[in-house]
Amino acid sequence: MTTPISNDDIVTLFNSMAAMLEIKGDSVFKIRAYQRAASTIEQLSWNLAAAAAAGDDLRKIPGIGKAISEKVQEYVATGRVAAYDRLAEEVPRSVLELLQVPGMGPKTVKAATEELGITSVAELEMAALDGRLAQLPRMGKRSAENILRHIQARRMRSDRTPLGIASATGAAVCAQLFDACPGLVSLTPAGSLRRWEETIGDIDLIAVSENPAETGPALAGLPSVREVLVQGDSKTSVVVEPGIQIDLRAGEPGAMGAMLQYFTGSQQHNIRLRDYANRRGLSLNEYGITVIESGATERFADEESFYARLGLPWIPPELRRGAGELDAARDGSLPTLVAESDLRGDLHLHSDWSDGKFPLEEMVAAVAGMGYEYMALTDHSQGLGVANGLTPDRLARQVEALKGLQDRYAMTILCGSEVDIRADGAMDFPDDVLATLDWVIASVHNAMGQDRATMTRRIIRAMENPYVTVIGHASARLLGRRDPVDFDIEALLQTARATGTAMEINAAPERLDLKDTHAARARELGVPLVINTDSHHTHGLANRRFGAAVARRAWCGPEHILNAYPADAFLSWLRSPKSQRPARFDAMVARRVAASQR
Ligand code: DGT
Ligand code: CA
Ligand code: CA
Ligand code: ZN
Repeated sequence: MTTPISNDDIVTLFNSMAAMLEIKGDSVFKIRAYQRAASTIEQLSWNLAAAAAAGDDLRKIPGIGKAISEKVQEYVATGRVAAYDRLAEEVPRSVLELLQVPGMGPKTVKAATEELGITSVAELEMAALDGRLAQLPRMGKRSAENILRHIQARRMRSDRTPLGIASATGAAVCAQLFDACPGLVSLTPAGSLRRWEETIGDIDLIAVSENPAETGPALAGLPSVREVLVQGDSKTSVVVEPGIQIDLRAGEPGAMGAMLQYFTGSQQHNIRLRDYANRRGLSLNEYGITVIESGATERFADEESFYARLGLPWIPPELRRGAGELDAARDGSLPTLVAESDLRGDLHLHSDWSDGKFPLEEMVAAVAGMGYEYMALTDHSQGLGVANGLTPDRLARQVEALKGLQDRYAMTILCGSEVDIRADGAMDFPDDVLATLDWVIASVHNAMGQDRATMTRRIIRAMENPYVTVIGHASARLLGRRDPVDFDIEALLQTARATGTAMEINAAPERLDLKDTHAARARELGVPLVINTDSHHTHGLANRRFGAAVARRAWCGPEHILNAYPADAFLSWLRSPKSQRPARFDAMVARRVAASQR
C-alpha cells in the first residue's frame, strides 16, 4: 500500500511544471494550462487521485483537458510523471530554488539565467552584490536590493558564508574603511578568510593605522553596518549588510607579526605551535613571544621573523590546519605551493554559444589578455537544454569558428566541450563527435540524487571513455546551496589514475570542486589536476585565485597542476594516447621536481 496522492501533491506538481516551462520560455498556453489545472484542483473538495483510480473521466472538470487528465492518470498509476522528470532534468533544482527568493518570478529567473548565467541563489547574491542584477530589464536598483536583503535574511538562519561571498564582502568593507580613515596604513585579513577556508564564520581584519583610535568608530559608522556588536579599545565587531560579522583589531606596526599569526589561526595550528614553543621555554600570545624564564617579551614586525624565532620557516596560511604542517616546517619539507601566477592556461570556458554571456571572440581575447599560453573553449553539450547546449552540428561550426580565430593568437586555442555524463554514464555526444575535439570535460549536471554505487559507476564509465580528458566539478556541489553528489572518491581517483583521466579543481567560488581533501588524495595518487575557472563571463577568469587556494590547501605544487606546465609539456601530455598519460605525467612531475631542486 503506497501513500495516497493528495490534491496538494498534484497542485505542487503542476505548479512546478508551469514554473519550469516558464523558465524555459515554453508556450504560454501550455503554462496557463498547468496553472489553471493547479488552481482548479486546489479548490476541489474531493480527492482527485481516488476519482482517477476509480475510472472517472477527469475531463468533465472545468479547467482539466486531455493532456492534464492523462498526466493525473499517469501519476496515479505509476507514481511519476515522465514530462515532469524530463523538465526536472533540464531545469536544475538550484535554478528552481531561485523562485523561492521573494521578488524572483519565473520571468526574472529566466532573465537571470539567460543574461547573467545565474543558476543558484549563491550566484544570484553575487550578482546583486556586484551590481549586475540591477541591470536586468525591469529590475532596477531597488528591487535588486530587496532581493539581496531576502537572501541575506535567509542566510542568517545558517551561520557560515561561502568563501566567494565573504571575500567580496571583505574587499568592499576594506575599500570603504580606507575611504573613511585617512590614517589607515594597512588592512590585512586574518582568520579563516586568510586561510581560504571554503566557508567563513566571520571576517577578521587587522588594521595598522597612524591614528588607531579612529578605525573602530569608522567601521561602526559605515553605511553597510547593520548592527554593532562590540566597540572596545582592542576590538570592534559589527554585522555588515550581507549578514556577515566583521571583527576588526588594531595592530601596531612593530608587533604585527604576532598579531597576524595569532588571529590567522587556525585554532588547531595555534595550539600545536604553542606546545612546540612551550617545550622550548617560550610562550606565545598576540603581542609577541615571551621567554618563560626571564619574562621578557619580544615583538615581531612580520610573521617571517615570528616563525624564525621558533626556528621555523614561514608557513603559508592555507597549510595552517594543525595537520602535519609543523612537522614539515621543522623537517624543512614544506612544499613549494602552486601560485595563481603559475597558471598558463584555462581549460573550462563558456561562450554565448551555450550559457556564457560573451561572444567567442571576446572570450578568447580576454583569455589571451591573461597572458596564457593555451586555453580550451568548452561550451555545454546538447543534453543541457537550459544552458542552450550545442548539437553536433553547432559544435562543428564552433570548431571552425575557433580555428578561424587561432591565426590571430600565439596562444594555443583548443576546441573542447563540457559534455554531460548522462544518468547511465554514457556521454552526451557519440564517440565520433568527441573524436573531433582536443579537450573533453565530462560533467554531471542532472540525476544528482543517485545512490553512491550508481553515481560512482556512472562517473567511472565516463573516465573509461577514451576521449574524456578530465572530469569537471566532480561533486556538483554549490556551497551553501546544493549538497555534493554521493560517490566513492577513492574509487574515482584510483580510476582516474588508471585511465589517465585528469580531475578538475573548479575555481568558481560557489563550487570549489574538487574540494581540498579530495584534491590532496588526487595528488598523492598521481592524478593530474587542472585548475579551471568555468567562466561564463570575462570577469570570471579572475576566479582562478580561488582554485589556486584549493590546490594550495591540498599541498599541491606547480608540478601537480597540468595547466601550470609550459605549452609544450602540456600539449605532449594531451597528444599522447590516454593509456600512456599516467606514465607521461609521472615523467613530467619528476622532471619538474628535479629542475626545481637544481
Ligand atoms: P571562522 O571565523 O569560524 O571561519 O574561523 P576562524 O579561524 O576565523 O576563527 P575566529 O574568527 O573565531 O578566530 C580567528 C583566529 O583567532 C582563530 O583561527 C584563532 C585565533 N583565536 C581567536 N580566539 C582564540 C582563542 O580564544 N584561543 C586561541 N587559541 N585562538 C584564538
Ligand atoms: Ca573568523
Ligand atoms: Ca573572529
Ligand atoms: Zn561548465
